[in-house]
Amino acid sequence: MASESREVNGEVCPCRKYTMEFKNKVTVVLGAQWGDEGKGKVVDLLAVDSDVVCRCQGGNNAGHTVVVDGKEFDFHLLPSGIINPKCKSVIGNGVVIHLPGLFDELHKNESKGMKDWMDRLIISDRAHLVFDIHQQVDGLQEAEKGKNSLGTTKKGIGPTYSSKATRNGIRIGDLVGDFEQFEEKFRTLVATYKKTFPALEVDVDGELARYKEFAVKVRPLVKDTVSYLYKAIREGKRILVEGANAAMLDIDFGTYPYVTSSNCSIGGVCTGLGLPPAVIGEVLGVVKAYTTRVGDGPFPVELHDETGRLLQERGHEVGVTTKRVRRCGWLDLVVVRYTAMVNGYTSLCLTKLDILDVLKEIKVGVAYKLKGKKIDYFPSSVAELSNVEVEYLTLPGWACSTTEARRLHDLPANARAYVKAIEDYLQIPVKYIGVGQGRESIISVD
Ligand code: 2SA
Ligand code: GDP
Ligand code: MG
Repeated sequence: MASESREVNGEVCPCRKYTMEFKNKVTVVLGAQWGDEGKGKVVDLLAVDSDVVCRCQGGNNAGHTVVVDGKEFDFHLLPSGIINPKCKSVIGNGVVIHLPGLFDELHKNESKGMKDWMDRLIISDRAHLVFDIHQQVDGLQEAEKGKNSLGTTKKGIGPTYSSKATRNGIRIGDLVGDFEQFEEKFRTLVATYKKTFPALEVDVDGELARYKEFAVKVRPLVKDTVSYLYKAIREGKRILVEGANAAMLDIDFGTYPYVTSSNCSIGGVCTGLGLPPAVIGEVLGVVKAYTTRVGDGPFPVELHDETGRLLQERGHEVGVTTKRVRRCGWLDLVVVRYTAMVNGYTSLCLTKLDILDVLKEIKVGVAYKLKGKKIDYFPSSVAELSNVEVEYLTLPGWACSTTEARRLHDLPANARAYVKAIEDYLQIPVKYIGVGQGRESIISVD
């Protein structure tokens, strides 16, 4: 019955043919914890074998660091593959774009040596615009919440996705289309916000004049990225998708309400780029060898002691976007097992193993208990998650440097045992191991 319904005039229908023929063509890199796992570095590495690198969700709340020949690049809205001159970079419909931020980022990276980006960057006409007013509202909403604030980046992410959901949002396509209609939409957006926040100060005419200039600058980069990607896949191009933020910050599966406002897990790849699920092949989960979180919200394995400070200092755990100090804790495999259920990782990249080099003992969270009883589900409520007791496995440290290791066997036995313990618990192979910041500091496990 199923195969019959897929036939048109006795032939397999073109859409079915497309997903059958181009099955598994897209590789996805996703954060498996609360973000900042080192996705940028992994994407930079994989971009060498890719033709197109895409962002599918989030905005310039994200901060991805890439270090090439000792030079540090940080990306917020741009896909981290943009420094690869052979790759096209796509910002998909699911991304929210603050144009002043985007052009600042382009010019900052251009001054560091990133060349010819205008020939490589493609922006979806369906992506929503983040205006300064959204950023102001983000700040006001956080202030209103007082001690219950979420610790957002104040980049206007929540308010922009709210505008999108309430169908008041303005898209890139509106900006590069009829400017009179864009103006009308913008005035309506401001008027609506002013009703809720009378104290907002917006120079509407000034903003409109600024956006008239942005329209000219951005127009050559704008495309229907759905057709672009469909064609690219049919031509056999290799597509890489870079997730921003991470599964525990996902609006549905994360620690709601202490989350961002997009789907940072696998579903966001389909909705944020217009890709059918069947074209997705490898899903690489990026796991930091310990855990960090920036912003508020429950964090069961958090360390408030010397070890926590050591991880923070050795790992330089400071927000790339806001410069906030990141909270640190042991690796929480309960979290990674949960995000693996949602994302279906086919393999893992374990990053920042080198940060653990000085520890005598290393703990790994392996189970949660509530009122003394082990639980077999991941709590959805903040109240429950804040009360879990974590059961740890204690492993011996290796107490020597791993930064020069380039093959699995260069690692000390205890470091290999740490990697093995992770694989055994999750039943997912570790394909890459990060042992330093630079592009070269990675072990590819054969
Ligand atoms: P938002 O601004 O509405 O997305 O904030 C909601 C929550 O999501 C968290 N969030 C992040 N967590 C980790 N890294 C992020 N990117 C930057 C980085 C963060 C920074 O790479 O370091 O610089 O502070 C990121 N973006 C959003 C945020 O902390 C809130 O908990
Ligand atoms: P992302 O948001 O997941 O792309 O990660 P960030 O760039 O926000 O944070 C990760 C930080 O760790 C960056 O400063 C990276 O340069 C750095 N990093 C990535 N992998 C490694 C690694 O294996 N070892 C060390 N020491 N640093 C790493
Ligand atoms: Mg980051």
